Amino acid sequence: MLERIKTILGDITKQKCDAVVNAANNSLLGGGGVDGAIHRAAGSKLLDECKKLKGCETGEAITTKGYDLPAKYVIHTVGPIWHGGAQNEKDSLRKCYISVFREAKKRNIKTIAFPSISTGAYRFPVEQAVPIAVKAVKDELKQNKEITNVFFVCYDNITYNAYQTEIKNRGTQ
Ligand code: AR6
Repeated sequence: MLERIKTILGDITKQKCDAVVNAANNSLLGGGGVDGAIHRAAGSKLLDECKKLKGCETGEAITTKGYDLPAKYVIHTVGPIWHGGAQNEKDSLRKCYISVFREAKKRNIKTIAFPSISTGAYRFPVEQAVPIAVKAVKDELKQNKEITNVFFVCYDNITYNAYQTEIKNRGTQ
């Protein structure tokens, strides 16, 4: 299933896929980083829809429309804040990926673009987050034959190289 996983260096808001994943916070009312970029590109109707939701727990996911984005949907998930690794951060991060796939199944989503959840403002170390992300996606793809492509969209070279290396170490892309 690794041939269904691709790594892209770029801006997730430009991705033409069924769903882009937002690394949001518990309020779902926007923020900085990829969250801010998604809200800016989707337009104010995204915030209007998010205001009607009652936030989102860490590790959970919730879907909205994509509005002005090329993607049809935004799947918002809330990654864990890194506190040193002893506060269930790894399980919470894994749960984000599982929750996103659960949302995708409900809506017949076939292509999904993920940012590097939690490795920005939430300070989860990239070298620890990447193996969790790749393994979780791989496990989900085994069970979800309907998903045709998963893209890891990385915004910087360090993150991009970490995903590339991890995927290469697990076989050809
Ligand atoms: N496309 C793809 N990746 C991006 C983009 C983009 N346009 N912009 C940033 N990244 P972060 P977190 C990368 O901080 O760590 C927000 O304020 C970024 O370089 O966006 O989960 C929320 O509201 C990094 O590699 O998310 C929360 O409060 C990755 O996306 C909090 O930040 C994740 O960085 C969530 O923190």
